[in-house]
Amino acid sequence: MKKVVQMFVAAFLVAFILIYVTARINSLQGYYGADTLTIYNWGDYVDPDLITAFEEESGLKVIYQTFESNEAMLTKIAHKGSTFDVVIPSDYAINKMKEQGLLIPLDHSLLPNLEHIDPRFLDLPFDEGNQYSVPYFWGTLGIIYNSDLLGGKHLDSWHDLWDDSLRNEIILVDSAREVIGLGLNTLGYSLNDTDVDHLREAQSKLVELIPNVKAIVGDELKMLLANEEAAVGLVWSGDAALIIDDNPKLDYVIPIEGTNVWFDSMVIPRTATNIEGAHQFINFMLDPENSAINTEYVGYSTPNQGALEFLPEEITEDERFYPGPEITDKLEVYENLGKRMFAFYNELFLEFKMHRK
Ligand code: N2P
Repeated sequence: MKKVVQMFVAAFLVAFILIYVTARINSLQGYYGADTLTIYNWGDYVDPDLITAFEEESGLKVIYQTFESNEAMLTKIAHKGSTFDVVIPSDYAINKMKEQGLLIPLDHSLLPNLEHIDPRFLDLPFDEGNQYSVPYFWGTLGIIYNSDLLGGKHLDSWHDLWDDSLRNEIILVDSAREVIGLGLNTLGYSLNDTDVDHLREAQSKLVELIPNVKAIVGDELKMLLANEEAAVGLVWSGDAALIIDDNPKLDYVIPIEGTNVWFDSMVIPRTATNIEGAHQFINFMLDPENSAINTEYVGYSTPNQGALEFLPEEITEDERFYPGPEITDKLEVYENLGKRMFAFYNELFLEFKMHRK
């Protein structure tokens, strides 16, 4: 009898192991196989219909995840377990990833649609020769405001944000480089400043802003401002364009002191498992018509020259969102300031957030 029980237990164990192993293999194939493509992008940063169209065209199944800041994205990518095939970081983050050996060089022969990108957005210092990255969207950081809620007042300077009349009216985007940059820019320092005293001074300046700060949030910032829950926001240009679309009472300005101009680009991480599919997706997004569809949906500015002709002039001729080189040349691109400064900016930002509590 004992033997029968033992045999039964053994058979049960073997069956269990077999079932477990098969399930594991299936799920791994589902996630990492040649028939899937995993994409890691900013929130609200693609037209979902384009993803469906790509799935139909390529026969690949897309697994899509989002992030809200370069810092959050970098932490995840540096973590060994991630296996994204395409990621869409900004300039300085791309430079950092490149430096850390986290990216693979792109095969330009698989990206014929690269020819549609305006040369103004190619070969930029963070990735010369576009060895590792190709442009997706670009824009600025600025102030969105609702003049009606401010008694007819117009804003055009970072200094305006400290005005007493803006008490509890400002929403800040939850991102270290942007918020510390606001402090630096207001004091007349570079957005790439690495002087510890200047950075501390910028933080103190930001602490003085706290009575005016209503919230520090990610993508819900758009809803709060469009619904007039606050009058002013520190926002990226494309988010401003979408908010204004929803509520034309708001306006967006590039502050007179200057600001950050950024370039988000598509890259393939070293841990990608579908490199061919990744190139296919990148080339699909570079197609002028697809790029135009995406631009209308997302609200950001396209670097795709070919896409411009598919877009209404009211979009492409709006200087708030398509400033010419005479303006952007005066703005600053974030540089990769190295590991120590990266950590210090994050720390100053966290400390600033703690001050609000
Ligand atoms: C999209 C955020 C855009 C990113 N929600 C700015 N680099």
